Amino acid sequence: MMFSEWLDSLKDKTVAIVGIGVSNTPLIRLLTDHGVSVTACDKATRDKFQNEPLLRELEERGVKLQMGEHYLDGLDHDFIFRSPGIRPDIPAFVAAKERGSVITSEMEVFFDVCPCKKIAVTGSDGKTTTTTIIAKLLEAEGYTVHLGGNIGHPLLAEAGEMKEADIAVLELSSFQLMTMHASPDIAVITNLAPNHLDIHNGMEEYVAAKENIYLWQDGSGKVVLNHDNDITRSFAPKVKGKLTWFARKTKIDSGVTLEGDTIVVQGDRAVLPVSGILLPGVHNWENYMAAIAAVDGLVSDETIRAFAGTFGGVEHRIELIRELNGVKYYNDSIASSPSRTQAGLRSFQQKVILIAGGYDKHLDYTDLGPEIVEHVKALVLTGATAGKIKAAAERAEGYDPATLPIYDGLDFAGALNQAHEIARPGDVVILSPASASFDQFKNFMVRGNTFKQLVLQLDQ
Ligand code: UMA
Repeated sequence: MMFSEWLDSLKDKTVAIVGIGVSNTPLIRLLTDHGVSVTACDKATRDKFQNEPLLRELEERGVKLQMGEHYLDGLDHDFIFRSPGIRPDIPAFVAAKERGSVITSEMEVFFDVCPCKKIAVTGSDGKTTTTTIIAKLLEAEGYTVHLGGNIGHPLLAEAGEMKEADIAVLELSSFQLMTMHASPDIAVITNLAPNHLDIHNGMEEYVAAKENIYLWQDGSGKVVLNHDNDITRSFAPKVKGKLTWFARKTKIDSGVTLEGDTIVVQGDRAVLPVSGILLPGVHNWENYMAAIAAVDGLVSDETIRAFAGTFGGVEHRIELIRELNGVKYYNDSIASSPSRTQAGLRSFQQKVILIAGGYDKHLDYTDLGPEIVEHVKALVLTGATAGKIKAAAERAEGYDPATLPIYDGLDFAGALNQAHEIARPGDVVILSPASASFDQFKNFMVRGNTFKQLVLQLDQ
């Protein structure tokens, strides 16, 4: 369907938008600009919402606001747009569907109306960096690229300006993928490990959601999968289109592999020496391998080499904030799961002072313990998961309180002050929480920005 046809089809329809957040706000503006009748619902009360100017703007646009405890009451609209963080099977949606409403989402409609090629990336770790690398490589090659999705930029409201020759590059979360009935032209899964088990019913549901990124492809699609990861490797028999592997550890004959210190395509095309990658850590080699597999045939090897040598990374992902008295402070606030913190810790050649802890998503911290013992010289803990992380470190083989002091019971600022106090010239201090942020912050970006401000305020 064309974008304009979709908008026209809503003219006489009623629409409810559930969740007034990053994903849905541009959609509300788009629909009201086109005279569609919109009810916007949010569980936050007006006081708690913390963006009164936006609410006033929406009211001026004629939007009916339904907020607070009863925000889901009376949903019987023709179309109901679900925000990604809300489960699609909550009773209010199930009942509305039975009454004839169509439950959809910003991303589902974007897939229906986007006029150009779509490349989408999902996975447990590395999504945003891989998505960003793909988008920037394509831009460097001269394509007009639209970068969006879970990365923080919804694209539906912009689909009207997209041209057929453009490329949309999307990061997709399991929450977005859960209800998708379409797949992109090129699908990339970086890796899969337990995550978001507070929202998903279990690992099975989480994996099934992720698989929607390729299951709806036909023979013309392309899928990039990680051969080193047991879960993604098991998807191979279900792929209908062209499968391209990437593998840093396992040996395979085709796809994108690591031969010695060089990333190689199809066994013999040396594309990128890892020494030419500015980003630290072997996980970033993997991100490049996935991106190279995705853009193979679209971007030249020269462009890839030139880009990799200059790209310094994405905000909140092992982002260097400052060096003070010979101590480097890094913000890795994106690390909201243990596997992500493990990858962060492995990026450094030396032992680091780790600040961790946050909201409890019911993840298992056992595997993080040995990594902490191996890579951390002092552990500073804050937030609800502090006790679990401490227990995992203390249970790990080789744990010695004399070489790994643990500080806990601290608030967020107190944790940084503690790290600052014990750091000596040459040390690395990194916030890599292994936990979500929701106990203290709206999201990982607010947490990372707060950390950066605190670090910039440190004096000597
Ligand atoms: N809300 C309800 N009922 C609920 C839950 C939320 O009414 O049950 C309301 C909230 O009060 C809020 C609004 O919904 O006002 C939207 O909140 P939100 O933060 O859940 O969603 P958005 O602001 O629209 O942001 C979403 C993604 N958030 C989630 O999936 C939780 C953003 O990913 C994404 O960048 C954005 O859409 C654009 O697509 C964030 C994220 O943490 C960064 N993603 C997870 C991750 O990457 O691990 C999946």
